[in-house]
Amino acid sequence: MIIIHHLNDSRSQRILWLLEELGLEYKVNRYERDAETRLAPPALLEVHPLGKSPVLEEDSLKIHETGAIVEYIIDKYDDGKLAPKRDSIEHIRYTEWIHYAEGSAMLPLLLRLYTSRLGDAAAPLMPRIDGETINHFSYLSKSLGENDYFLGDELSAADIMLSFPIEAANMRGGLAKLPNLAEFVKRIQARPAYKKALERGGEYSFFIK
Ligand SMILES: N[C@@H](CCC(=O)N[C@@H](CS)C(=O)NCC(=O)O)C(=O)O
Repeated sequence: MIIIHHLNDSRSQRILWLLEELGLEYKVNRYERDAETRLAPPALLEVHPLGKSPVLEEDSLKIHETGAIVEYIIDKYDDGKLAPKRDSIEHIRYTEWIHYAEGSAMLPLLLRLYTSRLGDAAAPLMPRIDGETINHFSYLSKSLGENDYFLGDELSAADIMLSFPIEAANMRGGLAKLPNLAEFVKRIQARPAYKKALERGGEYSFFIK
């Protein structure tokens, strides 16, 4: 049985969504963020030394890092529904997106989050952070173009990986100038599997009610 160690309101929501898209059975062990610090509770440190979510557990195996968990699930359980064939050019594009989500797109968002606590002291950093935010999200918008999903007409696990940075950027109207990305958020959030995953995961403030 797959167990997902899931923190509310977090990146690990993607793993629940992926499992729902594949129709797999799984158990969710829920952890709640500290109301004041928003950090994970110490109980997650008993699951993995980083104390972060998601962590997938199956038999004696534990995996952390969302992209690695997605690759594990796809390799083991997907029969071609959510990933292109290996050794194809589409698979290379797919792999780029899988890594890009956490490796590149999240960085300007995290920098903004952390520097926002510095008040005026953050001012010298803001042009660079703004520039990188525009750089990455314009790239995402251009890449999606008129397509429904990043690889074309059909959902892939790359969309599931990209959902978190795009949903996070969409908060408080952040994607007003990139309407195709805002539409992407509506499109994924309307999927039945996405909604089922929300029921399993609990509070997720990136969902547009
Ligand atoms: N790149 C990692 C990031 C993991 C991560 O930072 N998870 C956040 C959830 S959004 C977390 O557990 N934060 C709680 C904390 O740092 O205390 C991944 O995608 O798995």
